[in-house]
Amino acid sequence: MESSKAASGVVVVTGAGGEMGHALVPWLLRCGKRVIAADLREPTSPWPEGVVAATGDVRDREFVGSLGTRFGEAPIEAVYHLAAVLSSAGERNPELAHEVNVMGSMHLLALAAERGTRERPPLFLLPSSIAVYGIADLEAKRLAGAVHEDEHCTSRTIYGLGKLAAEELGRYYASFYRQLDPQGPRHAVDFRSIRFPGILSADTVPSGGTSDYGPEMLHAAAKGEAYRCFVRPDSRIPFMTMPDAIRAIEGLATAHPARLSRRVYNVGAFAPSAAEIAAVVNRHFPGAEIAYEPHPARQAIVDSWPEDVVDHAARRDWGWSPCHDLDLAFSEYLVPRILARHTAATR
Ligand code: AKB
Repeated sequence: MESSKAASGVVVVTGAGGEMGHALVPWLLRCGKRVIAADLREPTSPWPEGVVAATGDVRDREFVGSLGTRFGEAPIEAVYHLAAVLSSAGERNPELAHEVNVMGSMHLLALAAERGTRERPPLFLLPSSIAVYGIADLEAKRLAGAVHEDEHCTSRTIYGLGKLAAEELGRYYASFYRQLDPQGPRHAVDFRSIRFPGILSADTVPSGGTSDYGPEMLHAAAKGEAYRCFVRPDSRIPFMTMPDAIRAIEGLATAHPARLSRRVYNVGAFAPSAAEIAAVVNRHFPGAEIAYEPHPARQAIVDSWPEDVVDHAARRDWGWSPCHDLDLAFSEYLVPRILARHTAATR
């Protein structure tokens, strides 16, 4: 994305009130964009100048349609569709998950198609997930090792299925939208997606995910609380830090289209077992109390997710390279930042 202040494109961010949204919006402003920050909840503090807040539900087609006019007739240049119901929350209410994750995505794609320009289709960036993968059993998971984007796309969660559906809808809007029109299909959006692993943030503890045992373990130890981990110690899936996740979004969003060989990319960083996360937590917070009480259904979901991902395409096409491995994640980012916050709070 060019950083000229003269550029005045309108960018829609859904789920803007979350941590990813709070990191992306300032970057978009620095790039000279005008931002519509949409979220289900009212903003907890005012957004800076250049941002218009919109409170509403992505399931509501009228609300999504209204986002297009918040800056008058200006066309939409990009949509960052971050709003989602995560995997464990989705299993508790599959219909809601489908409406938010699939119908919500469809509403945003339709908005981008209607409010973009034909000459320069809007960028549509969808964070997807390793939840799209569904490996049959532990032996198959061990044999599969790191998975490629086109393998094992047989999710057992409504969240993973919804992300797969949204990826496919993106591909449709990018290549075949209105294909029966006399002038042929419209390339209505420039659709790009990243399949994220579990994310570790120093600032927030996620809720509703199934990779949440990683961040929960860390934040419980930092608060001096005992933690009962809901998966076995040998459970292994990929993780990355929040700053790396933001870097991935910025990297794919700004990549030249000619360099992209696919629409959907894996991104990897490190792939620890729950016991390996616990060991690093213990090193930084000696005496952390971590016990294991696997929850059978959540364990089965984690067992169906791959041990790691192959991210060669992201590295080759748009230079993906994470800054944090497991040790650096803790020593350079998570622990210093958590301790700084703790010190500020007790001052
Ligand atoms: C979840 O656990 O649902 C998410 C994800 C892996 O996409 N964190």
